[in-house]
Amino acid sequence: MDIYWPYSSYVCVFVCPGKVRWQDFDQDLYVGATVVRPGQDPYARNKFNQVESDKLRMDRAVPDTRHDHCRHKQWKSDLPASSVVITFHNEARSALLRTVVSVLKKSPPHLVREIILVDDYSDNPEDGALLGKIEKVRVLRNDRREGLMRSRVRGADAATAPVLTFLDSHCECNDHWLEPLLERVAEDKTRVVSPIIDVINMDNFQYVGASADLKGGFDWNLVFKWDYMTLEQRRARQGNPIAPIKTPMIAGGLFVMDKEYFEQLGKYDMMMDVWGGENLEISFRVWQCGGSLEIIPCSRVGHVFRKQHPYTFPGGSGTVFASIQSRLEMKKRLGCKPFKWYLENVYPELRVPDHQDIAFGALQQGGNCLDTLGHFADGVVGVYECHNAGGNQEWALTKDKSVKHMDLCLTVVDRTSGSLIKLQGCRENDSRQKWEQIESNSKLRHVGSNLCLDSRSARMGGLTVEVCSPSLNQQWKFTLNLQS
Ligand SMILES: [Mn+2]
Repeated sequence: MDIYWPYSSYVCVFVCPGKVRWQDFDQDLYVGATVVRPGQDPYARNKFNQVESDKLRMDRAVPDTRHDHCRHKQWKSDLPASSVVITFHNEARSALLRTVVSVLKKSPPHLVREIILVDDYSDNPEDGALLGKIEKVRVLRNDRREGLMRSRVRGADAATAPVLTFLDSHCECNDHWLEPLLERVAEDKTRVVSPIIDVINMDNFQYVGASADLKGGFDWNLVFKWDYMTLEQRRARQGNPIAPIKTPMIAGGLFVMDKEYFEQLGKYDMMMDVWGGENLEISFRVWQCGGSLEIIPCSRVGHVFRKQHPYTFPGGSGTVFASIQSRLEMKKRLGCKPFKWYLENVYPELRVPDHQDIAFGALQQGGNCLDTLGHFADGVVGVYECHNAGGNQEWALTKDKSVKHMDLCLTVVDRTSGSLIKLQGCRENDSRQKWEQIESNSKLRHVGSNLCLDSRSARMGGLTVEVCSPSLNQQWKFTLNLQS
């Protein structure tokens, strides 16, 4: 079922017949119909605090989080217009409405041709349909659950503007968010750009902001993560802190792309279900097939970050795999470069597990990770809060049983319980450096002494080996285990 106004809003001089300005939309009536009743859990439906979200006005003020330099910049006015595509499934009405209103309020009107809401079969069709009364808003509803990728492609196919802007359904656009993005795409259609994504706190809905020296990356579980820029990159930016940031990966939900380029590059894989992985896939594809990805620091958009998915994966999250034959053929047709090229040229700082590795990544104990603490040869090791950014927390367990950080190995200098572990240069066949995983890969045992890696003295000197026991101080888990 499609519900949308048949004319492009472009042809209406003030507001199209049957439509209202966003200022005249009855927020209380719309949001009031789905409030959290007393005694109900405010997190139950959305996995964020809906009560706090519902309290806010649809056009609430948010802090201007941009760098000072952005405030004096003049943006071109003859930029191409954009269609904003927002897909949603059972989104909180207040959050969805705020997303729509912030787009209309914070963008120069001539740059937003339309907002296309794709309702991915939400329980209540009115969540979307009622918003179709607002100027420029068109609503498409799927008649079954299609997932993020097919919903986005449906929205993109319906778009009439030359540039596509994809947003999540729980965002708030900040001042002049759109112009810097459109400017980069207008200059070069093979650029895919995203804003700096500010945090909106999921408990109290405060608009918090974000660190400006991050870029997007991933780990070998193929999960997106934020990386700090390398020292070199940060140095290069000192003269121009608002220069675009080349990024190996986009976070997913929020980006701007030329519509023709989106089509030419194969949109999204229509066999991808529900959610997840699409941001990695489109990022690899853009880079490998001749385009580039950038974060544009003067563009800021707030997003509610959650810890859990609020919705279900029909058939289970383990079943979202399909044949990629047609995508491989497309890759050939477009003359895309191999993944190896991407790793070497776009993301050289990502350490690639090699065929010698049995386990790889951070070595985690609860929220803490094994850390070199910046020490080198003959230094001790400790634990530090996990930061998921590699560096001093990157370890590998190799087939020859060493636990390695670069060319330094965990070494048991003295084979008695309670002795400190040292970092030493890796040596082949040195029994003091041989370790194995035991008890379903939950512990690390030193082969020569049968003692286990232990953190009980981490704060008083460093990690030690101790008699193996069920203690939590001896539980260690690699991010990626290739040994099952
Ligand atoms: Mn989101």
